Amino acid sequence: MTRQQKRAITIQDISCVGRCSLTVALPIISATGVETVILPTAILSTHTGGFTGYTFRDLTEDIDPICAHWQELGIETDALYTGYLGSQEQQLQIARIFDDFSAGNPIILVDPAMADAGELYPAFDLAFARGMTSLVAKASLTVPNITEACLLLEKEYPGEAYDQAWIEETLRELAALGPKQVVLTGVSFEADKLGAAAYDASSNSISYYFTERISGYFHGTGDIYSSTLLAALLNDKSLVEAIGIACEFTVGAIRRTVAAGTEARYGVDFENEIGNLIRMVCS
Ligand code: PXL
Repeated sequence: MTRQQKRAITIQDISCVGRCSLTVALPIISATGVETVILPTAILSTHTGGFTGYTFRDLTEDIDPICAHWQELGIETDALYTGYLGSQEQQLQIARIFDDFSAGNPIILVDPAMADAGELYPAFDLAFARGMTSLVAKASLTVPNITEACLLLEKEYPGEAYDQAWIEETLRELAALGPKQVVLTGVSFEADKLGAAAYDASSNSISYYFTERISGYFHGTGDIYSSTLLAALLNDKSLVEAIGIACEFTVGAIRRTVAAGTEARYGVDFENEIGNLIRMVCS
């Protein structure tokens, strides 16, 4: 059966409150005209950053039967996209899913969502980070922040003490793990600017995109960034265009949140930026 519409399969948790993982990936990718198939890995009452007492229902046992059913149906996809995962067992399961759904050479985006600001998220340890390196090896595109890049490469976290040469060496080291395309987020060479750096190994080219830096820590913005990046790529934007669109959409949502004075752990107001997303991606 031929498909006119692009399709993405995204594999992440549902954090019911807090606007991250599937509750941002599904609306963002869908809004750009891409059918978005979800595979929830766990259900939490909130995400794990800044909340205590959250519930966690592990859905590991459901993943293989769901995928087996999809294989019976002959489901094919233009992209496989993973974010926050619950366990090392899930990392191994997902590596198999990549193999099972690789017909047609889909984009395989692994966002190694596991750490920020020099720290692993509370649920993870170094063994989980090693597992993430193996999963990234199977990706065509990975989108770590600087903390995650250092964990993937087992290199020392530099804090803010890095320069352009360090960023470009890190991009190339990440590509050497497997993915031909690498986007590093949270890159800054000037105090008032923040953005992303991209490396495309097939053309050996590096590009940057910066926007204003809005000070503060905003939860879920890494997930918003990766989801927007994928949405743009599936709408035939180049990697260089897509990193800029994802920066503009993410900073637009942060700007609205700061203006509203909302508590950062509840995530950012990306909903009211969706019109801009559609203008940037679907034109
Ligand atoms: O990628 C962010 C994220 C997603 N899901 C859960 C999280 C976090 C970050 O803390 O806790 C459950």
